[in-house]
Amino acid sequence: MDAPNQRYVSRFIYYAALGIPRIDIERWRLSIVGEVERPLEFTYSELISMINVKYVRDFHCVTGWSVRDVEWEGVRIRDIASMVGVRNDAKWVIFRSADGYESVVPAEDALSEDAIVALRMNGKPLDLKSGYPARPFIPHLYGWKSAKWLTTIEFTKQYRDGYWEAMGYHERGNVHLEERFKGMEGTHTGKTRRVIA
Ligand SMILES: Nc1nc2c(c(=O)[nH]1)N[C@H]1C(S)=C(S)[C@@H](COP(=O)(O)O)O[C@H]1N2
Ligand SMILES: [Mo]
Repeated sequence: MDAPNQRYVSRFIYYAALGIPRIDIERWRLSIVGEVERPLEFTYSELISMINVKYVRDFHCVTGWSVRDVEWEGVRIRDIASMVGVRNDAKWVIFRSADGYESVVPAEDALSEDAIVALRMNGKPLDLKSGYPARPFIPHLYGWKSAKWLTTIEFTKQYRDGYWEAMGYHERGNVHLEERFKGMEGTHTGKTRRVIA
């Protein structure tokens, strides 16, 4: 199913709002913190050995471009969550990156079947401009939630804005409901409507 009001383009348009960080893969870790019983850190090779998902899904940027049929490989966030023992009161997940970028998603979306820490794209490790070594990917959410150069996954009780959310972008960002901006609730009409309080 095509996403509403998106235009398919042939390749990714690369964004790095805070610049492309330097990554020393020997020192890089993915840390899982917050409302968890056992905070854990993973090395790159540990994560590579944990890859348990490979699928083809489209990618959608909220500015209106989409890329069809991208092959993704990664580790289900759900499986990482069960290793650390996420507490029931964790309602939000904050993704933080080496460049200082952050995004926020509801825990429910981060723990959904297709939500992964992506490590490989189209048969190769992510390249640096695509977020090497890791980025979360949740196919039904807009691309800004996919924080490139991911270093930390934080489970929290309390919502807090990430980089784009602070500028008015939506708390969840569901592509099919066209949740582009805060207060814009999915209407399924094809024309989204900003709800005025
Ligand atoms: N660290 C970081 N992650 C980021 C961004 C960014 O600027 N910095 N841009 C986001 C946005 S808005 C989109 S659409 C996708 C774009 O992914 P790409 O650069 O691989 O095309 O990355 C997301 N993740
Ligand atoms: Mo985007």
